[in-house]
Amino acid sequence: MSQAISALQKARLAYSPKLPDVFKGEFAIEYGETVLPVATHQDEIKMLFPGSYGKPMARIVAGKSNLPTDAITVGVVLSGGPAPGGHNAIAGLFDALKKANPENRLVGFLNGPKGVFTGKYIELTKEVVDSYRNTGGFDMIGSGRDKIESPEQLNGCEKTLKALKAVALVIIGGDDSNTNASILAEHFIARKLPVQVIGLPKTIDGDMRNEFIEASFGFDTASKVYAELVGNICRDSMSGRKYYHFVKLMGRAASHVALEVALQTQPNYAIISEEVQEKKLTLSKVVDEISDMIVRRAEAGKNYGVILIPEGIVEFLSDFGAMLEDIGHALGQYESDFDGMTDVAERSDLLASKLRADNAAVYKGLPFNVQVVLTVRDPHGNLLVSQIESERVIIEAVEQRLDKMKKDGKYNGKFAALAHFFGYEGRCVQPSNFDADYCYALGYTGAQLIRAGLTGYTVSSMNLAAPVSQWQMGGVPVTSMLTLEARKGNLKPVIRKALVELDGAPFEAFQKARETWKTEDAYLFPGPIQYFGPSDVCDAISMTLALESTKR
Ligand code: FBP
Repeated sequence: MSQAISALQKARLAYSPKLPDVFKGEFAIEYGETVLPVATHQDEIKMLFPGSYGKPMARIVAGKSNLPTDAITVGVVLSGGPAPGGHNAIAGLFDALKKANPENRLVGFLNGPKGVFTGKYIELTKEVVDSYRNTGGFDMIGSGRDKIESPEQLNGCEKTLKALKAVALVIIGGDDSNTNASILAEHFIARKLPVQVIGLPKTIDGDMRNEFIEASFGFDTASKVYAELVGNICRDSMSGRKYYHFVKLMGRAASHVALEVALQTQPNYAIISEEVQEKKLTLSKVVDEISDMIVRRAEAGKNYGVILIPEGIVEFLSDFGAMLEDIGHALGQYESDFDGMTDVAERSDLLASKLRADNAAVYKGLPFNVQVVLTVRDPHGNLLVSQIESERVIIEAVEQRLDKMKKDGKYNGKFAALAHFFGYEGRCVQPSNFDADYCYALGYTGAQLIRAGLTGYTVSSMNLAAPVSQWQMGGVPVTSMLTLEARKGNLKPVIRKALVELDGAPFEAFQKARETWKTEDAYLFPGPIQYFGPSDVCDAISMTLALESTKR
């Protein structure tokens, strides 16, 4: 960390994250019910993970401690995209380990999973950890998107952890990284090695959650940052009265971020990918709806507005779904042909030649830069959705539609559109009080799962809408969250992504209000995250979490 720090950084270094009351006195681990994966894939998951399948839930409860205090060495790695609060997760882990036994050691693997299998790490001392408390970013040790899957990678991890005499590795990541955790845990069980693997739920996308993990960390802060920016854009829009702002919001597949920001700011229109999928909407249908709204607003003298677009929209449009599936298969089947091919035009032509004729036609009809992005996948087989300029594709389609309507005498307004993408702006922000507390509690709990000897678990968290003192922390077996999904055309075990539920409280609240937002300017202006001040301002939880808790 550089020497010069801002006044806010200085003040935040002094913030003490709140911990659930259960950690204030003596506590123990209690085991509960066994949770199994979705019925459709139980046999396959059991076969792939014989050693870690069918384990019970673990809960932290007040009572006489049943946790050992022997000195141990633990490794930690940050995996995937950054999310606000990662440094606090490490601080919570560090403090809990040191509290259990001051001789305990924590090492941080550098630049993601590859740091584990290539043995690159630093010692996380008090001095290092103290200088990152309550800061944003993942720069304390860096992050990366490598998989831990191949025999070489698994053996590399084994070699490194053995050399360090580490009893456990904590993987801080999203669905793919927690899947890595279960693969590695199973590897150590099969090899009868005493190395445990514990995962922590991180991702701004908000899609790594279920009844046992009520939130992934980073979602709260990132959504608040985007909501501030969208609120500012709404105000600019109704001040200048001349632009339509099309704002794409990060969140790879699920629309949780777009929905949360819509609830916080009440824009004129927000696309929710899961609804698009449910209604089997095509791009043209989505454009119909947006154009109709623009026409109605023009009739009321309003040639401005704000429209939110979730990052993952292309994968949910019915006219793109079949093509993307075909692309996934082609990239998997002809992987060696694409490897090393750097000329983007050649890549795009090769891909088109491997697709079914109808899909190739849709593909070649896309802007060239979108075609290029579609020829690449991340190491986990995910589409690089953040690089697809869907906001520009939609603007162009709306423009064409409005031109036609104008010619047909059905529209008489002015349409000037601006495109925005808010994503990277929100991932390394200093965590909100919620994320600062939550991450610290996650790390603190992770240390207890290690002390209990558990492996193949992700830290669980319940009752998060209540004050921190009442949060219920524990562990959920990763295998219970696994399903099988096609990645590059092959079925792979992955943690089931939590998509927006159309019968869930957040979507219902949005659905109830959205008609009014189309024509009236019902914008809300959440403003910047506040760290100090009245609790209802600076400790506010996300609307998603608040609304969901009303349905539990
Ligand atoms: P994680 O799932 O690793 O948390 O990353 C989420 C995310 O921020 C997505 O919202 C986005 O699509 C992607 O990362 C961008 O990835 P990259 O940082 O590799 O550009």
